[in-house]
Parts: sequence; structure tokens; C-alpha cells
Amino acid sequence: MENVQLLEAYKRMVLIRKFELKAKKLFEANKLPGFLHLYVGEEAVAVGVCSALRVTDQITSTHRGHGHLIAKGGDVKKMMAELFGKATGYCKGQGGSIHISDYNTGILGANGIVGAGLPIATGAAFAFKYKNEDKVAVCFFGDGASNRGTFHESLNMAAAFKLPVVFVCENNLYGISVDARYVAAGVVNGKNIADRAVGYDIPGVVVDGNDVNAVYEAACVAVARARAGEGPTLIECKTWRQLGHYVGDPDNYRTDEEKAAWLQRDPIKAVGTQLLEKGVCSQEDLDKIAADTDALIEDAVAEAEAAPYPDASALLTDIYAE
Ligand SMILES: Cc1ncc(C[n+]2csc(CCOP(=O)(O)OP(=O)(O)O)c2C)c(N)n1
Ligand SMILES: [Mg+2]
Repeated sequence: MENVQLLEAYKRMVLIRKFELKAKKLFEANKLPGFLHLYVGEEAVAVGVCSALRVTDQITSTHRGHGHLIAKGGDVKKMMAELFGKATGYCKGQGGSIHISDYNTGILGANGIVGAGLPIATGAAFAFKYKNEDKVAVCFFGDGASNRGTFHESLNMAAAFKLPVVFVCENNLYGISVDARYVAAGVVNGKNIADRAVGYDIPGVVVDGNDVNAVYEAACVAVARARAGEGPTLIECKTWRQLGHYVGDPDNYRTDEEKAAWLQRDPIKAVGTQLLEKGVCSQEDLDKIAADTDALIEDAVAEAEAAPYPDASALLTDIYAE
């Protein structure tokens, strides 16, 4: 990444981190309804990938979606209001964290169904190709999702039709409390999830998901390939979530040694150090970014708290059932 881009990436990663740590506090104080799955520690994946995208490109997200939404340009005020269940939120307070979407910035939606984003992104890419639009779709999904049928169906269709889509597997080593080695075939023998790309005759790339530069470089290659009509790429980002699966998870399935080792590799601290070493910023600059971000988040919370809940008459609007 060029220096200017790296600085922007840093700001975005700090915004994601601070948004989520604030949301965690609010949730623990019983101020937010629903469930909260945090992305803390994985920010380099969303920001690295979205830095390679245009506003008009589209993404699908997961149950752990705040990072993807903020990285793609989502509005933290509308996100915070949605977390509070307020009428000013992205889903008018009726969706919560897991259902946020924003078509203006190309966010086709967070999704509570593991693996559901894969066919949605593939469908978006099919539409781009069919309508001859110069757009790329990106699907973020987890190691757990890569064991679902939707993963295999989507990779097959995208490869067969050379669709402009990039599949980004966020391998954080766990699906809830289950170690990927026990449930993702081949992983126990040292194979990568990216190796599954061979079966679909597309490139499969493994990157350090805690290194925003590495993620960005891999994403640029995959996005260029997609734009050029050469078809999909599977990128596996090796990363780790620093907190439990959801806020409230006792997180007793990971050892202290594992936690200590990964906490050493914080993706945001790494970029901060790079910015200082390259002389792009001073420590005061980084402190100011932190303070400005805190102020933005506090504003978002104050506005969300002051906003009204949806009117009871809205209870049956925007509800879909088959
Ligand atoms: C189809 C489906 N099956 C099961 C669940 C329950 N569930 C929610 S999150 C999750 C684990 C997902 O793991 P992974 O894809 O690795 O994503 P991560 O949580 O690690 O980001 C499961 C099984 C679900 N939401 N949807
Ligand atoms: Mg996982």
C-alpha cells in the first residue's frame, strides 16, 4: 500500500475496533438487544480487501459483519442506531447487527445464515456479467462456512461461468467453539481451505490475514482478474478473533498460550508501527486519530440514544414471509 492508503486503512481499522469495543460495553450494560458477534482482531481482512474495491462494487457479509460494513463505507451512526433498535437505524430498528445492508455503498447485507452470502455474491456477479456492468462482487465468509454446500455450489458456478467474484475466506481457526481442524477436511493434515480452489480450476491464495498490506495485494490481483473477465479467486486469510464467538461466550476452548501468541500479532498495532517507522505519522498524529474516532463514536451513541424506537404500527411492515 502507498503511504496515503496505509494511513486511510489505519483510520478505518481503528474506527472498526472502537465501534465494536463501544458496542461491547453497551451490550454488557444491557443497552443493546439481540446478539453481538465481534470482529476484533480481524480488521485487516475487511479493510485490506475493501481498499481494493470501488464504491460500485458489492460485498456480502456475515454474522460478524461490522468490520465489512465499515470497511465498505457504511455509516457508523446508522449502524449504532440499528444496534440500539432505533427507528433511525439502517433497518429502522427492526434488524439489528446481523441484518444491516446499505445498497448505496454496495453492502448486500450481513447475514445470520452461515454460508448464505456465497450464492448471493455469486448471483450479484452473475448479474454484473449478464448486464455487462464493470463491477466486482466480494463474498466474506468463515472457515465454518467453507464446509457448507453453498460454498461448493458457488465456487463451481462462478468458475464455470467465469463470474467477477472474489471469495474471501476468513479462517479464524474456529466455528463457534469448534477447531477447524476437526471439521474442515484436509486441514488436520496441513491442507489449506484455499487448496479447495484446485477442484474448481481457479486460483487459491493463502495470505496472512493480520497483515493489511498482504491482504490488499492479494485482493488487488483477484479483483483485477475478476474485472478482466477471467473469473473468480479464492483467498484464504489466516486470522484470529481476539474475543469470544459472541459477547458473553466464556471462550474456554482456546488455551492461554494460543491467546497470548495471537494477541502479539494485533493487526492495528502493526500498521501503527509501520506508519511511525515510515515517518508517515508521529505518535501525536496517531493519538489524534484515536481521539477523533472516540468522539465520532460518542456522537453516534448519543444520537442513537436520543432517537425514537420504531412506532408500534411499524411492527408488521418490512416483514417478509414465504
Ligand atoms: C446455516 C447455519 N448453521 C449454523 C448456524 C449457527 N452458527 C452461527 S455462527 C456459526 C459458526 C460460523 O463459523 P465461521 O463460518 O468460521 O465464522 P466465524 O464465526 O468464525 O466468523 C454457526 C455454526 C447458522 N447461523 N447458520
Ligand atoms: Mg471461523
